[in-house]
Amino acid sequence: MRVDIVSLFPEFVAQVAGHGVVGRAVERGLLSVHGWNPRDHAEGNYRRVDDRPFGGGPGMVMLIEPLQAALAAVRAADPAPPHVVYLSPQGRRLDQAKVRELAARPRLVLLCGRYEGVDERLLAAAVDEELSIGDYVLSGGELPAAVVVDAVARLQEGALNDAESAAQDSFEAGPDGQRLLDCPHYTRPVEHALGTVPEVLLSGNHAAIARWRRQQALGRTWLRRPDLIDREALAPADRALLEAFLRDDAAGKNPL
Ligand code: 9D3
Repeated sequence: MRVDIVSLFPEFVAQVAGHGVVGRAVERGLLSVHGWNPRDHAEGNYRRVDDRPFGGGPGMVMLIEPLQAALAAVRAADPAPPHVVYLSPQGRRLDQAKVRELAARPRLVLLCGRYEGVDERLLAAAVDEELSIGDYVLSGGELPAAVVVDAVARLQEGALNDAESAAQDSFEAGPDGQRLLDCPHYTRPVEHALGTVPEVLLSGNHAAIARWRRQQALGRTWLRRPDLIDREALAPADRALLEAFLRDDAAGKNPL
């Protein structure tokens, strides 16, 4: 997969592509990430990329021309037609289903806005989809673009090592499509001033451990993210686990 990022801070892009899972995916040739600066496509001595908004008001708006020229260069760099995403607070909120959709595309362009945003005419002409990463205010689209790159890189075949893949699988939706939060994790020492590791995890009983983890995942999802779980739609076994969890919880037996 090829990702092109159009941003006034392309050094940031190199940072993202140089570390961790993304860096490894790039090294393995599963993903390439390229940065493009609209300023390199701006005209005149000042190489302006923004101007004041018609109608007045605070802030600046990114000019059509430098972005259009940058996007033309991006298209010319590879014959495959890209899917163009504009990261913006006005976009639909990114979720893992959207990440899977994006990760399956051969080519992605991530357009990052700065200032108050981009001239609407450029967006209408050049953008396929507008995405936000959540309801909070950032200073530009660069961090959101990094989020998209990280999330799609992880889904490229061969990007994760075996342990990471297994951990990912246990997170994937069950047969009923239900996604759960992760269970709690513990490591050494067994006894610590901050508490003791739950006994079942030391039992060596793999079925009991799997059941406990599933129950914890169901329980904390229900308590912390009720929006993620449809209690009525749970498989009977899961429903029984959750109900037992909630009885224990009411009895004060859970550390959550
Ligand atoms: C304070 C400026 N706001 C005026 C009412 C509008 C505004 C413009 C530009 C708010 C944020 C931004 C910059 N943000 C992004 O480009 C952005 C973003 C975000 O801020 N939150 C979540 N997802 C995204 S994706 C791109």
